[in-house]
Amino acid sequence: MRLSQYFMPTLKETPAEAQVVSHRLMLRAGMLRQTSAGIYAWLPLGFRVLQKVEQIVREEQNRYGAIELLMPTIQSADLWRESGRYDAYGKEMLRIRDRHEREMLFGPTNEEMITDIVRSFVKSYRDLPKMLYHIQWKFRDEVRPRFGLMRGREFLMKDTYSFDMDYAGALRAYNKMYCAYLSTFARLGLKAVPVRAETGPIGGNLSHEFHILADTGESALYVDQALLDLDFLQVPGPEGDVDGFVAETTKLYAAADEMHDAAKCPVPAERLVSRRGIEVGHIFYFGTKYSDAMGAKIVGPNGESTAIEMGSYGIGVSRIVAAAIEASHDENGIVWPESIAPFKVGLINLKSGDAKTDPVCADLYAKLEAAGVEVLYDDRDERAGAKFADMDLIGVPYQLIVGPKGVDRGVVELKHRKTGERQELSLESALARLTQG
Ligand code: 5CA
Repeated sequence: MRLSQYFMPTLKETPAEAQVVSHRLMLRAGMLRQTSAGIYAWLPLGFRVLQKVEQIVREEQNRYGAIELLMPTIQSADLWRESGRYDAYGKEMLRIRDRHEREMLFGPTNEEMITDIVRSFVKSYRDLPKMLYHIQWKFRDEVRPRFGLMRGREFLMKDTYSFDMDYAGALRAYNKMYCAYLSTFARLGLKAVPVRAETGPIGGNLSHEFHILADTGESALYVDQALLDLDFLQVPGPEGDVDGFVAETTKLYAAADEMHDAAKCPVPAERLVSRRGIEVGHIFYFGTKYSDAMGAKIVGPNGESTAIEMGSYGIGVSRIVAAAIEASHDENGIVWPESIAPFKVGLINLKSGDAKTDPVCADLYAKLEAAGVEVLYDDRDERAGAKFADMDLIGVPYQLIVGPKGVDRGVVELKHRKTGERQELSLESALARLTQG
């Protein structure tokens, strides 16, 4: 992408309304635009990151056996009356009437709808197990939408629902999603901690939240240091010892504020660390809560009719974009993990319009693009300082800097955004470095 032709309205000033660093940096980097309280338009740069996060989440769901579908954002109130949640959900639910005065709502989650779909088609235990998910916008009319994407009113969620004939099956599904989540966050370049949680309005009796550690997190966590020391790149795959892994890691103490009782905490004080976390995922086992209420039954192996065992599993896809920034930034801007960076390389022409730098940049740009590397080429007629500042701000992992003096000597500079390390390289070795792996 040539920056002169792109749409990336960066801001020099720090927007006054933004209280947390991720919100400030996303506004300044031209990723986001607030359109109403807690509702945002994703500008092109932000949308690229959102799509990358979404794709990694999708790939890991698929790998662990969940099947993607897409349910609508608008739901019928009648469905929610069946589960009893239409009244229980309260003011967070955005209620709508259509032209025929039918009561509708903008979905805050989809347990009822997916239960309705499954009960219509699944009649026998032979049709199970199934895990179904979608990635869809949700609306929750939060009293105080704040911190940008962290607590928005409209937000993108990945929600999976599992259907099993018995408790053992449901637990296996839960454990698979637990592993899928840790694997997802590791691929996103984020360190996430699983924490025993309350189930709240979703219901049920087994639940974990997944938190990214950041000082600005809304939740206070109490965690055994041994859990933080684990390397979640070693999570078992769908065919691995998922149950054993969950049993081992959940032995290590980790609790959010509301679940923590200092008097009963089994971890010795010197190993108990208190950190703040951003909740980016939440999984629930709730058994037959919805299938009982909504009559989602199957015929079992002995001909008996039983309610389907269920769980639900959410990831805050849009919240992750903000959480990644909270966890990784410096005084100059965002420092993206490579897997979700909007571009891999920022190509900076220090003297756009120059007879020496223009052709070298055009050549590097063409070669990188041809090799499938995502490049943002700053070909604007701007001061070098402004180009450096913008590239640092948007947090692209590698900056490839081309100036007239370097071109005379046949070299360019490669800067690593995260470490600040700079290297002079020949054009060939710079290209080789950026196109490998
Ligand atoms: N039905 C269940 C799981 S599918 C559910 O809705 N769980 S949840 O309420 O915990 O939401 C799942 C995830 O969505 C949360 O972990 C969080 O990361 C994200 N989320 C929830 N509310 C918001 C919000 N207001 N803004 C941004 N993300 C949110």
